[in-house]
Amino acid sequence: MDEPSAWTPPHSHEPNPAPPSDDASFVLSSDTQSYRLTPEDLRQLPQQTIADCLIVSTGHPSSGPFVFGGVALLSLIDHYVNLAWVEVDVKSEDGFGARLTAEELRQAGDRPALLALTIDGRPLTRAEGLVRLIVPSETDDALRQVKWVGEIRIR
Ligand SMILES: Nc1nc2c(c(=O)[nH]1)N[C@H]1C(S)=C(S)[C@@H](COP(=O)(O)O)O[C@H]1N2
Ligand SMILES: [Mo]
Repeated sequence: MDEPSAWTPPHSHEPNPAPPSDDASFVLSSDTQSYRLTPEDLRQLPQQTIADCLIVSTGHPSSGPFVFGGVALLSLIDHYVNLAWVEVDVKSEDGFGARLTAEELRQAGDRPALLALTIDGRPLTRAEGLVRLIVPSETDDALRQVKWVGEIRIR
């Protein structure tokens, strides 16, 4: 057994390295609407790129800076959802997810939360997280950088 002094507490969440499935489609839903969308559907909407994005975490190395490209989460919601809403849960089938509020998305300015399709100008692979939520304002634990988005639930 290790000496107590050699024991380091584990990181609060060890990132999952493997996608939960090969299927990169996801469901966008509210109380009254439900759509299954694909990366191709996202490519039909206005694209945006955000430079200098870091995936920062404690307990394992940070990576980046990356240029992520894709659709602003708020643009997607504005395109499909026709009721008033206050928050959105973005979840992966591996049990990981993040909650964002309408207010914070509307106040994000030119570095909004993005549903990323590309990284450094090339398509994001499924293993890298396609479709991946990137929240540029989160820079200390990567807990909002949700890989393999499977569900976007408007509340
Ligand atoms: N779906 C999903 N997304 C996730 C995680 C995860 O386990 N599952 N881990 C998070 C954590 S804790 C980190 S540090 C980063 C790691 O991102 P990377 O695998 O691109 O380095 O992904 C975040 N997004
Ligand atoms: Mo992490």
